[in-house]
Amino acid sequence: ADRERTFVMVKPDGVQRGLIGEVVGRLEDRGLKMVGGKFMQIDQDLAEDHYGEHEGKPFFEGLVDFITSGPVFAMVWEGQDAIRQVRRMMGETDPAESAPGTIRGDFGLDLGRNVIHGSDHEDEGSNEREIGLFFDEDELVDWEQADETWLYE
Ligand code: YYY
Ligand code: MG
Repeated sequence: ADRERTFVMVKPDGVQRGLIGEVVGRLEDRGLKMVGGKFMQIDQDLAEDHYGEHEGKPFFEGLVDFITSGPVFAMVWEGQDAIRQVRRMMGETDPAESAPGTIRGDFGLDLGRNVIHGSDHEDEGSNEREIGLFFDEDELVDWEQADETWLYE
């Protein structure tokens, strides 16, 4: 599989619950490489763009209110098959259906408070779209991980 970049975000509930380090640590331990990170609060326009695919659904307004309600930690992570592997580490959309060992399965209980966002591997191009919404090109860092030669064949 290709080395690719995916957009990941610790949502306001995760920030408030002190889970930034936990999420970052899990992705680091897996071997993924952070190439961008930004602690920020999302405004209404960005929230509506980011979740544009869900506009008109019954949960949309609540979702936008929630995601703008406090700071988030937005990140870009890179690695082999990164988009799908991050989704596997996240678990299902609903924490109640997420296996223990996944981020949502270990840290969440409620669908509307599921700690983490990651680009959808089934939605082609959503990673690039989301990265572009949150980061300028010059905010992404091209660097070599010290253990990269031991992570990959
Ligand atoms: O990509 P993912 O976050 O796993 O789920 P999406 O289907 O893209 O929905 C985005 C977001 O919306 C989800 O993380 C929780 C919320 N949501 C909700 O509150 N109620 C639903 N029925 C579906 C999704
Ligand atoms: Mg999604």
